[in-house]
Amino acid sequence: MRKAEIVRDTKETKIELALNLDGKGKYEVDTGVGFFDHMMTLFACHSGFDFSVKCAGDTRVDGHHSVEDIGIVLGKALVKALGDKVGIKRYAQATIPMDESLATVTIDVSGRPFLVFNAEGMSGKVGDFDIELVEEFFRAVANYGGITLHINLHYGSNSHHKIEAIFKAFARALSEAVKVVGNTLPSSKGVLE
Ligand SMILES: [Mn+2]
Repeated sequence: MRKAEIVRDTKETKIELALNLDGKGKYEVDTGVGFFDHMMTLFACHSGFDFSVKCAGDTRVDGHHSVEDIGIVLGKALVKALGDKVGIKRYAQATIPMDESLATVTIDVSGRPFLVFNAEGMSGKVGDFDIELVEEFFRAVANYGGITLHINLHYGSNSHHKIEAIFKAFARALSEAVKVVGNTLPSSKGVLE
């Protein structure tokens, strides 16, 4: 089974996260950050992974540490669950609308961390959630998960919708990219790291 359970405890956050790439879409989300619960729930639902995350963070400061650290732990869980990466599809892309917003997420499970975040107007707040944390989250996932991650928001006007389109596209692209479709490592170099 391609799964991982990670506990990470720092002075800023305590996180328990479980991920099963071959799961059946069971999820449980409690991040301590309201809007981010909504995004993690979308991620879980649209990825089809079994996914649970529980975070007790220093939200009296703001949501920054919780969101970034969940990205770190999700990245680490991804590496652990993927294991030797034999047979994975490796590349995938998803373009998802949310009403007036449209986002494309393109992924290479390359072993090489890289984030391209091309989205306009991603500052300010949705509820009490700082919108700039979206980029922080995905940078952490890319860096610790060893994935090349390109996020392109084509257009949109409602911040909630824009972010939602990005998270849904990420979920769909990631779930495709990690699918096992063969029995060899999809690299001419012979290694994905
Ligand atoms: Mn929504």
